Amino acid sequence: MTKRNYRLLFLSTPVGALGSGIGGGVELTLQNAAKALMAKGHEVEIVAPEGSVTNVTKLTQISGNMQTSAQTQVGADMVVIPQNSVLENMWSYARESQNQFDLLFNFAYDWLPLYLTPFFNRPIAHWISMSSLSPVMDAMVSKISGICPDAIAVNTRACADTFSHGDRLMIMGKGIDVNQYNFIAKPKNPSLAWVGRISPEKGLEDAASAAQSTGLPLHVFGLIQDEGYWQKIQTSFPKAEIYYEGFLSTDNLQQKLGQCSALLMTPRWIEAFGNAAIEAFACGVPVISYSSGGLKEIVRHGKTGFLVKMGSVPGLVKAIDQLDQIDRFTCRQQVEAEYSLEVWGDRLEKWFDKLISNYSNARIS
Ligand code: HBI
Repeated sequence: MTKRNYRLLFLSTPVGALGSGIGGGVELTLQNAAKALMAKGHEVEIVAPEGSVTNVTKLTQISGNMQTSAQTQVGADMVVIPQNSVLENMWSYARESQNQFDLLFNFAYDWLPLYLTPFFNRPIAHWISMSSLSPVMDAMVSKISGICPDAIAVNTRACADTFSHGDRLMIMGKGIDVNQYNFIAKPKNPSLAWVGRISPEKGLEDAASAAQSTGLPLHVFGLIQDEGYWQKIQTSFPKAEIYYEGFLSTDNLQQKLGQCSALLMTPRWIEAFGNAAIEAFACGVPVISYSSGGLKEIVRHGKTGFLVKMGSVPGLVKAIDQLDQIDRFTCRQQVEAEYSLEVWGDRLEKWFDKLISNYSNARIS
């Protein structure tokens, strides 16, 4: 059957402009999904809040007030939506323009896009980029995964299992553009890296503590989302040699990350996936991570890094001492085999084929 090229509308996170770093990993996920599908001949338009930037494809910017971040709504049983909400305005644009597209792909971790799914006359695919955080979101994920089968995807089985009906969710993994990352066989000097939004749920203090214990410098990459938390870390670990590198572009991040001996991933929550892990592997950098969430499915203990008991800083220190056991090229090979854009693009395309054909069959019947 001749494969049709799809016209796809991607809707970004409403918590911040694309390129600001406020959206964390989902900004990279969205742009890599666009690259993966465009490489297969599909067309993508991205809708995102005003002030967004991307060099991947056509971008439509929408004004309005940013959405409250879901991390501040943990345990909530109601949804907070501001007046003149950018989320509302993005979905008004989606409703008005839906007939120009074959499928809409939502990257917001929000109640509204999920609820709107059955109201549209085009299939909507949802990328749920975090584990379950609130009953109100969990209930809507359950509801829509029941009404619209296969419409909702997560990165890993561990993330799916945090939702009440995790068995209904599609496990789609992740992909990065491996060509953007240079493999470094041997760094010039020993050092540690930490990548992520600097916010309490990410557990940066444990990486700082491990750096202080080992005397290795720690390079921190990511947006300082919680200034008070960042200051507290500096005062709590005065002997740790910490370098704040900022929220960098992929090219600048990979240049510095590749020179590190290991990436420490210290999530305090069920990490949905951890883009940084596969970015590190692509540079040849092993990952030392708490055995949490999606990272258990990505890090091969003793092969591409080490999995450490949740919250155990001594465990991190012990793993750092064993780093010479790891062959850095194995890390690169794992990404090329399992996390390339081609592999991920095939999986996304098959998912969309199914959603589009199910949708059109349902409409005819
Ligand atoms: N919160 N309400 C809301 N909506 C999002 O799309 C969202 C969020 N918090 C964090 C976030 N997205 C991203 O940083 C993660 O999905 C990676």
